Amino acid sequence: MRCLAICQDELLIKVLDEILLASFEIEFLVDSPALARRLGDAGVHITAADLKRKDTYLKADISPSTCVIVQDTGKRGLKKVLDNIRDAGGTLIYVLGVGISASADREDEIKSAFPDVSYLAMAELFGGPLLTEFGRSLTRARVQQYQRYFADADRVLILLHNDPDPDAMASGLALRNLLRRTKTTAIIGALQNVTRPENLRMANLLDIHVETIAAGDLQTFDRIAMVDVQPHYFTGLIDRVDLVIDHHPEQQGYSAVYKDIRSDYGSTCTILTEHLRAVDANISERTATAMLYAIKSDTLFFNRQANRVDLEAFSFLYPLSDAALIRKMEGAEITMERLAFVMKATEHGRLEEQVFCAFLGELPREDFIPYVADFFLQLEDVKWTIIAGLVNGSFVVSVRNLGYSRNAGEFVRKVFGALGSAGGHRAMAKAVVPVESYRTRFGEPTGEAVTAGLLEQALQFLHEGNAAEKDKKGRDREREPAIPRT
Ligand SMILES: [Mn+2]
Repeated sequence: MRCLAICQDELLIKVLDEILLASFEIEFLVDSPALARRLGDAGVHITAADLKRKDTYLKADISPSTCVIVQDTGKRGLKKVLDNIRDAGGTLIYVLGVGISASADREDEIKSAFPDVSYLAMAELFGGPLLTEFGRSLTRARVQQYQRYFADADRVLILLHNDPDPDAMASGLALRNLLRRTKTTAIIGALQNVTRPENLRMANLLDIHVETIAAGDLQTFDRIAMVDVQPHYFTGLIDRVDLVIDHHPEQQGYSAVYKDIRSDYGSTCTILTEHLRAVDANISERTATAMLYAIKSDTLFFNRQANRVDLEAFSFLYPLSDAALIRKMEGAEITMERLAFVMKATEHGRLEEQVFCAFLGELPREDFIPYVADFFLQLEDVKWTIIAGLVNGSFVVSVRNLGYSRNAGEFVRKVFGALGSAGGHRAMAKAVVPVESYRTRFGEPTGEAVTAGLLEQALQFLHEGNAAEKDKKGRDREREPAIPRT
């Protein structure tokens, strides 16, 4: 493709020549014969001509497929130049703003006269990469600090939250890499080990060994780092750590020598990808695969709380990872025993006003409950799912919704807050209540009565929300469904 650039600055010409030469036949038009001679001698395709004259552009042999770049220094002559280029047959015209402080205003001005012209501000073109690069050097300083601090330690523990998930395990691998340690010199551990089948499968496929740590052993380590969790999670067990890297909201009440907490990130692995990039660390295929899977799973494949940084980390890790292995890990979500509970929910559950409720009875493991809740949320006519079951003497409820109606966390707090632990976000929440407390408040947790009770509470909660909204907006929404369809 041919590219014609009308520029006046020697530096700009050199930069464009260097950037575009690889993919374009690039030629320059300038008004200074001296400049043309000097750069022409250096091998640049360059011609000097009177840039105000129409025949300059006719001679330049511009076709509709020639890419024409015009430097804008904010002077008035630009419009005349653009007119001449169009008259000479130019259609792909780019104006490059150089040294223009109010570039947005200038863009509006040019675009109102020439709607087909694209305006590019030099500062914007270079700004992104430059700021990323400088941001990276801040991260690099931070990483080098904690690397030094951990360097002389004998025994290091990288502690994960209970029942570690992909983000926790992959973050453990990533941090061990950053600390330049092996599985004998930095132990990845948790107080309660992995139980969910797909997480076990990930650990097996990627050969990730999470050690079960007894609370009493914590003081035998010289340094403790935490990833994907903060000390408050372990309620009083640890109030001082050496390093915390996490994407959950920052908590008070503990001290950390170093910490990097970014609650606007979709996963801890996104933060650690930036750490690894900042120090140019070698990332093994195994670590990249684990991290990529973690980002996918923590953001529900970018359906939840994902932002630009998560996408950037994803595209950085993608070529380093083993895509076939990730497909294998994902397949592990569906198991025969899980399907059995999906069938049970199909048989005993109730769907009303787009709310699906089911009580699964006694369960061998807790993960069946969120699995069934996620499963039914995929159904066409379902906007909320509320799934409950009995696990080890507790009544456990998972709530899911599509995120744009009332808050799921608020619902579990309202119904179960006084009886046990209950909380969560807008789109997903959980409550765990001792069976005794449940019985005292709601009666025996058996059969259809539990499902009916949950459904009634949910519909009441959603109707309250609608009533409040109706009052607020002061208009009649009587005939609208309980849950907005938007
Ligand atoms: Mn996470």
